[in-house]
Order: sequence, then structure tokens, then C-alpha cells
Amino acid sequence: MTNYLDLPLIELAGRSATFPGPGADDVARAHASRKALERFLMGYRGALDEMLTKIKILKDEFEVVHEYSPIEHVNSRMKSPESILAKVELRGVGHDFAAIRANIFDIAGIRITCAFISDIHLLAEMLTRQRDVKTLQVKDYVANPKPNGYKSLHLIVSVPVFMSDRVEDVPVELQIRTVAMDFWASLEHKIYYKYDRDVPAHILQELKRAADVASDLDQTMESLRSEVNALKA
Ligand code: 0O2
Repeated sequence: MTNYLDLPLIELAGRSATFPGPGADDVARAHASRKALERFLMGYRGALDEMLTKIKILKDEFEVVHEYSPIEHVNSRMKSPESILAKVELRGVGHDFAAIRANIFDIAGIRITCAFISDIHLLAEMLTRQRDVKTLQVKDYVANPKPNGYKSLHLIVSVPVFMSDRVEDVPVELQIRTVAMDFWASLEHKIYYKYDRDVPAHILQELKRAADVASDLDQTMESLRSEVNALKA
């Protein structure tokens, strides 16, 4: 039986230069390749669904028990085969599925926005302490913002996905940030692509200033919340 993990993605994405012509073998092979790609991505879809369910349970429970939820919004996305391939080429990663699984961690991605800064780490803690969730990587750009002002907590976690004949530990990227951090990041992302990554210096300066303003807003909201909570206690 073909081990689909050894098949090259470049071929699976339908771009192989090695197919000589439309012979019956080639058609069968292309069909098998598509199926293998589907199966590979299915694991990531499963992991995404598992994590989304965990996040939904926490949100629902918080709303019932505490009449408040640290989760404002949740967005998720699967990287397209074309974007996976672009990243594989950029990183010089092998084109087989095993190499991709071991090196590209954001095929399945979830972004969570919270109202308050302290909710970010609270939520991360609640998710990563679950028995079946393994933390593979933490990048804390909230504690250590990027020089451009970008703030967000990035986690790579893996969850087991139970298939018909095996269990796969599949990675999912989680980005957790406040609404203010998210507003800044989405604008910065658009500007970055609008200028084809070559953003004029004065716009970079303004963006940094906007990041500082967003950060001040987050701090003020956090203080207000503490004050109100102290009144309620
Ligand atoms: P997209 O289109 O959002 O997916 P890696 O993901 O490991 O290849 P890196 O930079 O080592 O790359 O990982 P890191 O620092 O965890 O950042 C990954 C993602 O965080 C990015 O994904 C962005 O979504 C986001 N991000 C990181 N830095 C910035 C930033 O300065 N501004 C904004 N707006 N977003 C940022 P991609 O794949 O770059 O893009």
C-alpha cells in the first residue's frame, strides 16, 4: 500500500512536471495523489474542529457560570495547498507530507480575540492544560512585542485525531490577542501587502505609534476592569 506521507506535495498539488502525458497510469496516479492530499488535509481539519469544540465549550461554560466570557471572537482557516507549497519552497522543506507535518505548523489556524489582556494568558492556560492537548511551541509577543509593535500570543499545540486505522497528533496554530491588538494587526497586514512588503518609513512610524496607542487602550481597559471587579467583590 502506498504510504501517503512519502508522496511529494508538489505532485499532489497537481503541478508535477514529471507527468509525461495523459496516459491511463498518469490519470490513476493523479487521482491517487489527490486522494492522498485530501487525506493529509483531513487530519488538519479534524484537529481544527477538535480545538474549535474545546474553545466553544469554554466560551459557553464561561457565559453560564460567570455571565462573562474571555472569548470575544473566534476565526479559523485552513491553508490552501498553494500556500502550503509556497511556504515549503520558501523554507526549503522537503516536499513529502512527513517533512511538511514536521516543519509547517500553521496549516490549521485559529485566531481568538479577547476583550482584556489578562484573558489572553488565562485562555491559553485553560486550553493547554487539557489532557489531550500538547504544547509544541509558544511565542509570546504580548510579553515581548515585535519591533514594529505587533502583539499576540502564538501557540502551536497538537491534538490527537482518531482516524479509521490510526491516531494522528496534528498541529494547530493558535493566535490569541485583544480586540485592539487584532485591529492593529489586520490593518498592518493590509498595508504590508498593499506596499508589497516595502512600506515607506513614515507609515511604519505611524503604525508603531498606533500600536502604542492600542497598547495604552488595553492597559486602561485592564485597569478599569480591575477597579470595577474590586467594587463588585
Ligand atoms: P498569514 O498570511 O497571516 O498566515 P511561521 O508561521 O513559523 O512561518 P514566523 O514568523 O516564525 O513564521 O511565525 P510567527 O512569528 O509565529 O508568525 C506567524 C503569523 O503571525 C504570521 O503568519 C501572521 O499571521 C502573524 N504575524 C507575525 N508577525 C506579524 C506582524 O508583524 N504583523 C502582522 N499583522 N501579523 C504578524 P504568516 O504566515 O506570516 O501570514
